[in-house]
Amino acid sequence: AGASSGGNSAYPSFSSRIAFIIVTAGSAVGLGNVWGFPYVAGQNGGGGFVLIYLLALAFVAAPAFMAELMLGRMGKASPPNALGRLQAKAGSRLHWPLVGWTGLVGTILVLSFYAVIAGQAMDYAIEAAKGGFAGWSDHEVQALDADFKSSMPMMALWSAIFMGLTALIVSFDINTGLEKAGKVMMPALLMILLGMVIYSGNTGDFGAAVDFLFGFHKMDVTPRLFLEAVGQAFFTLGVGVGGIMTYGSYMGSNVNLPRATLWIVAMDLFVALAAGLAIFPLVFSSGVSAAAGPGLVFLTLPLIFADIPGGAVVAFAFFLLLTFAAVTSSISLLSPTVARLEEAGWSRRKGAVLMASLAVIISLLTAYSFAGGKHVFPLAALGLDGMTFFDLIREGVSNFILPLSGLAYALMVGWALSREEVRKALPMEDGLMFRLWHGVIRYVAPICITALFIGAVAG
Ligand code: VAL
Repeated sequence: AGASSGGNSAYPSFSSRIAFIIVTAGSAVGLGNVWGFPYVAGQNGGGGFVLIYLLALAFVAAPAFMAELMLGRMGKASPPNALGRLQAKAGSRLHWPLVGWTGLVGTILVLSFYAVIAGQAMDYAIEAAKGGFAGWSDHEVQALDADFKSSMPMMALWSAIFMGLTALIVSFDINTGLEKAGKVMMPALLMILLGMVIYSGNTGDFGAAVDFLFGFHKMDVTPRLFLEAVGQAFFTLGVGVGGIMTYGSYMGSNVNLPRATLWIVAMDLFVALAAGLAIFPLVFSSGVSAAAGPGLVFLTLPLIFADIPGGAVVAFAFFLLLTFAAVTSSISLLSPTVARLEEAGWSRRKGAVLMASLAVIISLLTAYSFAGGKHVFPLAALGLDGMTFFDLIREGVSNFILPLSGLAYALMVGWALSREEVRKALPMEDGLMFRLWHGVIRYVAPICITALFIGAVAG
């Protein structure tokens, strides 16, 4: 199915331009937007962080996203093999597939905490279906979050259910599984989120939220703040682990790649800002701290549902859709390893089950972290004893693996492949827009990422 739009008729491809955009936007829009952006912005003091995040999105992560899509469409294989082909094409002696393999490791690490957070969303959907949240106080909401996070078996169970669902969708061929899932789930999510912004803005302290997110405050601008902002920009687009490269490989040659990039980045940004504007008015009108951390979305949004008539129904719809948003992303994270195993002769089903199981096993580390496991011997030995496994995995992937892969993509596309080759692969006219993007990929992105790492090491 859909083979007509691809150059290579044996290789699968999404059935239309719009299908490609929806599925790939589904990959970008995920927990990173609704769960991640508000809590990371909250922990980093708001305004200044958001500004750096926007700049990082525009000048580093989005151009790298476009590069990753392009590498996928040019390489038409799983990330290690696509990059291997392109290495040969560029006549480079560096080992490009290594970047692909690092990404594959990254996908499983991301899934390992993704599954636990998505599991909490599913647990809350059930709570809502049982009529929960109506008339709840701040304390009851906090207790529910604490209960979930204190039970390792519960987190492990949900993580297994979530990964099972992900594996199921990935087992189907891409037009049945990935495509159908995205087309149904994405539009519904956008609608309900918008409704929540309106509600939260009317009942909570909207002015304080806008001021927090977009106003100027005195704050410490540390290398760590930059690292977090850039990391969040990469994470929210999902650049750097090969999920986008794999989807790029399924992108027909009839899709306008730069325009698709703009649409996807715009949708992604819209959802993150909407989530922020739904959550922060409640932060400032309730007792929840903006710096509450990974629990922020679970501590604030139930307060909306506590008050409104029919709150349980809306709560159910919201947490269900948050689960959907997570699924449309997790399938993009499971796809690259499954594609690689397919190339090795495995069936999609077997590959999906194996990699999903691996993610579930590693997710126990995040469950352990949430349940209060802090002083872990191996971390203490590395001098990282303030960090939990969850912190280490999340920050290691977002703040190191993703930007490093982004740097690699920028060097491949900006320097190793010829300018003409790249221009024709997009394809773009040799005009201002192409020159701008090529300049950013060649100079701005590599310099920013290198400076970031130097700053992080020196600071
Ligand atoms: N981009 C997604 C997110 O923001 C995933 C794939 C990391 O949640």
